[in-house]
Amino acid sequence: MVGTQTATGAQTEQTSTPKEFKNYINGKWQPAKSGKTFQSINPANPADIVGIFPASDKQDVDEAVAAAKKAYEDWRLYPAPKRAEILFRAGQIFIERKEELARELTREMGKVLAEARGDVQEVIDMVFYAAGEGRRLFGQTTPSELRNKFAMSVRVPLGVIGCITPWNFPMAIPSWKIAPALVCGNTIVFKPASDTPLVATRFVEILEEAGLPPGVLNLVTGGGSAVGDAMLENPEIKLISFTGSCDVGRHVNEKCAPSFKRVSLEMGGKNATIVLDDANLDLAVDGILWGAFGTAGQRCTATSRVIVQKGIYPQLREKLLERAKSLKLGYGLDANVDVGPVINESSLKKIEKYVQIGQEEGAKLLFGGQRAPEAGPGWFFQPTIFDEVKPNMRIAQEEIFGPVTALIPVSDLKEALHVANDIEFGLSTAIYTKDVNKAFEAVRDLESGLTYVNAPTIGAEVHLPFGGTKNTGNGHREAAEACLDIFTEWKTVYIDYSDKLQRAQIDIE
Ligand code: UN1
Repeated sequence: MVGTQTATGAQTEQTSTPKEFKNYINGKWQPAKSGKTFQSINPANPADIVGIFPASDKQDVDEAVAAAKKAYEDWRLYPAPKRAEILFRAGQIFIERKEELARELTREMGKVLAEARGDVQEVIDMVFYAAGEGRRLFGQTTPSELRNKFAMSVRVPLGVIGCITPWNFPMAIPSWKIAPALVCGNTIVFKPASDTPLVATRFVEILEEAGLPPGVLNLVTGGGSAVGDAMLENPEIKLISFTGSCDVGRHVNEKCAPSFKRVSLEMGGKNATIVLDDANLDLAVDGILWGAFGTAGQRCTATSRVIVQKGIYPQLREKLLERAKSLKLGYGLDANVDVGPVINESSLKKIEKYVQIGQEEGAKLLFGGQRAPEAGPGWFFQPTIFDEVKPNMRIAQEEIFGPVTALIPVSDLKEALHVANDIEFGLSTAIYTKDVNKAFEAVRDLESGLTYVNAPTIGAEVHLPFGGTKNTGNGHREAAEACLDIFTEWKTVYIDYSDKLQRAQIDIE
């Protein structure tokens, strides 16, 4: 190990020769068939190479799918409580390794250490939650309309599932998909984001260590067109569970449509926080800062619009500005850093482009708007606030996925709700008010999958459904019991013990 100094003085974990990692197919760690590789790098310090990973293609995907298909024959018959035991063991290992996993997660993805610990904690929560389903997976029993006939419904697995996951929650989001899919009896081909293959590899290593049989979970790293498309095209994959951008989600949906492959999509957001005149101002400012600039704004639930009633607008703007100025940017492993880097150069360029668009549209740049090289050699961008934003401006309509938020003045709750809903996305919303009537009205009328009252737009818990309305998704919900509807199909079973033909709807007595 040799140390390198970041501009903030932090010691990074640069290895002189970065370690080479492998795909995990049929219980074996192996390179890409082509022998090609790619690097994963630390977004806070691009000179720090986190690891070298297989740049896989169709051959690797097809091998992984074949292994998953073979493993499914037995895994589906393995009792669900036994499948769950493996997850319980994995959960225990995640607890023991939480700190080292969080540190690697910060190094590879950039979010500050406290948030990286939260990412791993979400895995622990999800793995235990899903493992609990091993002794539930409830169906229904219900009376038949005929005599001596028994009726019930049971959940059955789908088969081989493809999981395509993003880099912003590089461990939590894979766990939302993989843990429940496994407990339901499916086998998996897992393609993680190319920016975060190390965290994904650690996730798979732990499941292997917990005792998952060969072929049940297969890891194939590489790019979207080489690996992702091969998964979309493979007829043996019965469901693609995808989290990422709307553009890629649309591609996934279109590619899967001709073969009726099931698709579960979790995509963009443009999440609004409404602040009414009677709100607790300090609480609202705390929530906006956390929602807008936590994870450098790179959450699908990030607070990218702040819709503020006119009476409180000037005070809110002042407080927010003051607090934004005090945020410390830097390497996420350094103490007291509030905001880490964004994920890569192209993300930084996209954010810069939107800042320019905002200014051209006539929004006032209240704070930020620039790269922050003083924070380190990586992809740092200042927390950015636009003032006096009109609801139809592009910076108030399109997902930026960076530390940028837009303040939008409104007259009353009615206008606030209209502005909040006049958008193509519907993931998360929040309202700050002390008026219970207004809070309930907002809960009823906000068109989003998640609504928070007096809390920020981020902070979902794994035992409640997660997902969005409109273009955020295609009607599915992850986490909670709701996710079982993604990873299983219903089988309805009628057992007639009358020993004679009974005709439903006809033999009525
Ligand atoms: C995401 O925004 O991409 O509620 C996922 C939250 C987290 C999950 C967010 N528990 O912000």
